[in-house]
Amino acid sequence: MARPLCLDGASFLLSESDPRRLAACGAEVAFVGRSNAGKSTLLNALCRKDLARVSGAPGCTRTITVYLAAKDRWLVDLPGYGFACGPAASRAGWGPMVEGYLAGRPALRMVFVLVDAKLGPTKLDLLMLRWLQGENLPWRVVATKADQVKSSRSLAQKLRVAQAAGVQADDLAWVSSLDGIGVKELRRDVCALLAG
Ligand SMILES: Nc1nc2c(ncn2[C@@H]2O[C@H](COP(=O)(O)OP(=O)(O)OP(=O)(O)O)[C@@H](O)[C@H]2O)c(=O)[nH]1
Ligand SMILES: [Mg+2]
Repeated sequence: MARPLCLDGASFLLSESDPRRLAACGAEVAFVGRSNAGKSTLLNALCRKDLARVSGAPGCTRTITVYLAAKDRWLVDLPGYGFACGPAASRAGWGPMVEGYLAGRPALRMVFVLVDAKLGPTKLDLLMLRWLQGENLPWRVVATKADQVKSSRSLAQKLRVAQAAGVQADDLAWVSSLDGIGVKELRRDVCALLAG
Protein backbone atom coordinates (compact mmCIF):
# COMPACT_ATOMS: atom_id res chain seq x y z
CA MET A 1 0.00 0.00 0.00
CA ALA A 2 1.29 3.49 -0.83
CA ARG A 3 2.47 5.52 2.17
CA PRO A 4 0.23 8.51 2.95
CA LEU A 5 1.67 11.73 1.63
CA CYS A 6 3.59 13.62 4.28
CA LEU A 7 5.35 16.96 3.82
CA ASP A 8 8.29 16.04 6.07
CA GLY A 9 10.15 14.60 3.11
CA ALA A 10 9.79 17.76 1.00
CA SER A 11 12.88 19.07 -0.76
CA PHE A 12 13.86 21.92 -3.08
CA LEU A 13 13.26 21.05 -6.73
CA LEU A 14 13.83 24.13 -8.84
CA SER A 15 13.56 27.87 -9.18
CA GLU A 16 12.26 29.40 -12.40
CA SER A 17 11.28 32.84 -13.65
CA ASP A 18 9.54 31.74 -16.85
CA PRO A 19 6.44 29.66 -16.08
CA ARG A 20 6.42 28.37 -19.69
CA ARG A 21 9.60 26.46 -18.93
CA LEU A 22 8.03 24.50 -16.06
CA ALA A 23 7.34 20.83 -16.70
CA ALA A 24 3.92 19.35 -16.03
CA CYS A 25 3.35 17.63 -12.71
CA GLY A 26 0.70 15.36 -11.21
CA ALA A 27 -0.66 17.79 -8.63
CA GLU A 28 0.46 21.08 -7.13
CA VAL A 29 -0.61 23.73 -4.65
CA ALA A 30 0.67 27.31 -4.69
CA PHE A 31 1.16 30.02 -2.08
CA VAL A 32 0.66 33.62 -3.10
CA GLY A 33 0.32 36.91 -1.24
CA ARG A 34 1.86 40.25 -0.43
CA SER A 35 5.57 40.41 -0.10
CA ASN A 36 6.37 39.72 3.56
CA ALA A 37 3.02 37.99 4.17
CA GLY A 38 4.87 34.92 5.40
CA LYS A 39 4.62 32.51 2.44
CA SER A 40 8.12 31.07 2.73
CA THR A 41 7.86 30.82 6.52
CA LEU A 42 4.56 28.98 6.22
CA LEU A 43 6.07 26.50 3.77
CA ASN A 44 8.85 25.84 6.23
CA ALA A 45 6.32 25.33 9.04
CA LEU A 46 4.22 22.98 6.91
CA CYS A 47 7.28 20.90 5.99
CA ARG A 48 8.81 21.20 9.48
CA LYS A 49 12.19 22.22 8.12
CA ASP A 50 14.06 25.22 6.73
CA LEU A 51 13.41 24.72 3.05
CA ALA A 52 12.45 28.16 1.86
CA ARG A 53 14.48 31.30 2.43
CA VAL A 54 12.73 33.76 4.73
CA SER A 55 13.20 37.42 3.99
CA GLY A 56 14.64 39.87 6.43
CA ALA A 57 14.07 42.42 3.67
CA PRO A 58 10.77 41.90 1.85
CA GLY A 59 10.73 40.93 -1.78
CA CYS A 60 13.16 38.11 -1.23
CA THR A 61 11.37 35.43 -3.24
CA ARG A 62 11.70 36.71 -6.81
CA THR A 63 11.20 33.52 -8.74
CA ILE A 64 8.73 30.66 -8.78
CA THR A 65 10.24 28.21 -6.32
CA VAL A 66 9.13 24.61 -6.46
CA TYR A 67 9.49 22.10 -3.64
CA LEU A 68 8.86 18.43 -4.17
CA ALA A 69 6.46 17.04 -1.57
CA ALA A 70 6.44 13.57 -3.09
CA LYS A 71 6.96 12.10 -6.56
CA ASP A 72 5.25 14.45 -9.02
CA ARG A 73 3.65 16.49 -6.20
CA TRP A 74 4.65 20.14 -5.96
CA LEU A 75 4.49 22.92 -3.38
CA VAL A 76 5.00 26.25 -5.12
CA ASP A 77 6.23 29.43 -3.43
CA LEU A 78 5.39 32.46 -5.57
CA PRO A 79 7.03 35.90 -5.43
CA GLY A 80 5.12 38.41 -3.33
CA TYR A 81 3.27 41.40 -4.71
CA GLY A 82 2.99 44.96 -3.58
CA PHE A 83 6.45 45.73 -2.36
CA ALA A 84 8.11 48.60 -4.15
CA CYS A 85 11.68 47.43 -3.98
CA GLY A 86 14.00 45.66 -6.34
CA PRO A 87 14.86 46.64 -9.89
CA ALA A 88 11.94 48.08 -11.88
CA ALA A 89 12.44 45.37 -14.51
CA SER A 90 11.86 42.60 -11.99
CA ARG A 91 8.80 44.38 -10.53
CA ALA A 92 7.31 44.74 -14.00
CA GLY A 93 7.92 41.04 -14.60
CA TRP A 94 5.85 39.99 -11.60
CA GLY A 95 2.44 40.00 -13.39
CA PRO A 96 3.42 37.87 -16.39
CA MET A 97 5.40 35.51 -14.16
CA VAL A 98 2.79 34.88 -11.45
CA GLU A 99 -0.33 35.20 -13.57
CA GLY A 100 1.30 33.16 -16.34
CA TYR A 101 2.09 30.44 -13.83
CA LEU A 102 -1.36 30.44 -12.18
CA ALA A 103 -3.28 30.43 -15.44
CA GLY A 104 -1.14 27.76 -17.07
CA ARG A 105 -1.19 24.86 -14.62
CA PRO A 106 -3.88 22.24 -15.22
CA ALA A 107 -2.81 20.22 -12.15
CA LEU A 108 -3.10 23.21 -9.80
CA ARG A 109 -5.36 22.02 -7.00
CA MET A 110 -5.34 25.07 -4.73
CA VAL A 111 -4.00 28.61 -4.55
CA PHE A 112 -3.54 29.62 -0.95
CA VAL A 113 -3.80 33.40 -0.72
CA LEU A 114 -2.03 34.64 2.39
CA VAL A 115 -3.35 37.74 4.10
CA ASP A 116 -2.22 39.35 7.32
CA ALA A 117 -4.46 38.27 10.22
CA LYS A 118 -4.09 41.60 11.99
CA LEU A 119 -4.50 43.89 8.97
CA GLY A 120 -6.95 41.85 6.91
CA PRO A 121 -6.87 41.75 3.12
CA THR A 122 -5.28 44.71 1.34
CA LYS A 123 -6.53 46.14 -1.96
CA LEU A 124 -3.96 44.02 -3.78
CA ASP A 125 -5.11 40.89 -1.93
CA LEU A 126 -8.69 41.60 -3.00
CA LEU A 127 -7.55 42.15 -6.59
CA MET A 128 -5.76 38.81 -6.51
CA LEU A 129 -8.88 37.07 -5.16
CA ARG A 130 -11.02 38.65 -7.85
CA TRP A 131 -8.52 37.64 -10.54
CA LEU A 132 -8.47 34.02 -9.30
CA GLN A 133 -12.27 33.94 -9.33
CA GLY A 134 -12.30 35.34 -12.87
CA GLU A 135 -9.89 32.60 -13.96
CA ASN A 136 -12.01 29.93 -12.25
CA LEU A 137 -9.08 28.74 -10.20
CA PRO A 138 -9.46 27.02 -6.83
CA TRP A 139 -8.40 29.36 -4.01
CA ARG A 140 -8.50 29.64 -0.27
CA VAL A 141 -7.66 32.53 2.04
CA VAL A 142 -5.09 31.91 4.77
CA ALA A 143 -4.76 34.53 7.49
CA THR A 144 -1.13 34.42 8.65
CA LYS A 145 0.77 35.76 11.67
CA ALA A 146 -2.26 34.98 13.87
CA ASP A 147 0.10 35.19 16.87
CA GLN A 148 0.00 38.97 16.40
CA VAL A 149 -3.71 39.06 17.23
CA LYS A 150 -4.49 38.93 20.96
CA SER A 151 -6.23 35.66 21.76
CA SER A 152 -9.13 37.58 23.32
CA ARG A 153 -9.65 39.32 19.95
CA SER A 154 -8.98 36.40 17.64
CA LEU A 155 -12.56 35.23 17.13
CA ALA A 156 -13.84 38.72 16.30
CA GLN A 157 -10.82 39.42 14.09
CA LYS A 158 -11.27 36.13 12.25
CA LEU A 159 -14.85 37.11 11.45
CA ARG A 160 -13.72 40.56 10.32
CA VAL A 161 -11.00 39.19 8.02
CA ALA A 162 -13.36 36.58 6.57
CA GLN A 163 -16.00 39.21 5.87
CA ALA A 164 -13.50 41.59 4.27
CA ALA A 165 -12.22 38.75 2.06
CA GLY A 166 -15.74 37.68 1.15
CA VAL A 167 -15.49 34.17 2.60
CA GLN A 168 -17.19 32.23 5.39
CA ALA A 169 -15.24 32.24 8.66
CA ASP A 170 -15.13 28.42 8.57
CA ASP A 171 -13.40 28.53 5.20
CA LEU A 172 -10.70 30.91 6.41
CA ALA A 173 -7.50 29.21 7.56
CA TRP A 174 -6.18 31.00 10.66
CA VAL A 175 -2.49 30.24 11.13
CA SER A 176 0.73 31.27 12.77
CA SER A 177 3.99 29.79 11.57
CA LEU A 178 5.62 31.23 14.68
CA ASP A 179 3.60 29.46 17.35
CA GLY A 180 1.98 26.77 15.20
CA ILE A 181 -1.69 27.88 15.40
CA GLY A 182 -3.61 26.11 12.63
CA VAL A 183 -0.50 24.69 10.95
CA LYS A 184 -1.41 21.06 11.60
CA GLU A 185 -4.88 21.53 10.08
CA LEU A 186 -3.47 23.31 7.03
CA ARG A 187 -0.82 20.59 6.60
CA ARG A 188 -3.55 17.96 6.63
CA ASP A 189 -5.49 19.91 3.98
CA VAL A 190 -2.41 20.35 1.77
CA CYS A 191 -1.60 16.63 2.01
CA ALA A 192 -5.17 15.72 1.08
CA LEU A 193 -5.05 18.07 -1.92
CA LEU A 194 -1.80 16.59 -3.17
CA ALA A 195 -2.69 12.96 -2.53
CA GLY A 196 -4.40 10.80 -5.11
N1 LIG B 1 4.98 37.00 14.07
C1 LIG B 1 5.07 36.26 12.95
N2 LIG B 1 5.97 36.60 11.99
C2 LIG B 1 6.02 35.84 10.88
C3 LIG B 1 5.15 34.73 10.68
N3 LIG B 1 5.40 34.21 9.46
C4 LIG B 1 6.40 34.97 8.92
N4 LIG B 1 6.78 35.94 9.76
C5 LIG B 1 7.84 36.95 9.53
O1 LIG B 1 7.47 37.75 8.41
C6 LIG B 1 8.62 38.09 7.62
C7 LIG B 1 8.41 37.71 6.18
O2 LIG B 1 8.33 36.30 6.09
P1 LIG B 1 8.56 35.53 4.70
O3 LIG B 1 8.14 34.12 4.96
O4 LIG B 1 9.90 35.77 4.15
O5 LIG B 1 7.48 36.25 3.79
P2 LIG B 1 7.22 36.03 2.24
O6 LIG B 1 5.75 36.15 2.06
O7 LIG B 1 7.84 34.74 1.79
O8 LIG B 1 7.96 37.28 1.61
P3 LIG B 1 8.51 37.47 0.10
O9 LIG B 1 9.40 36.30 -0.19
O10 LIG B 1 9.19 38.76 0.17
O11 LIG B 1 7.32 37.51 -0.80
C8 LIG B 1 9.81 37.39 8.29
O12 LIG B 1 10.45 38.32 9.13
C9 LIG B 1 9.15 36.29 9.11
O13 LIG B 1 9.91 35.90 10.23
C10 LIG B 1 4.21 34.40 11.72
O14 LIG B 1 3.40 33.46 11.66
N5 LIG B 1 4.21 35.21 12.83
MG1 LIG C 1 9.25 34.37 0.34
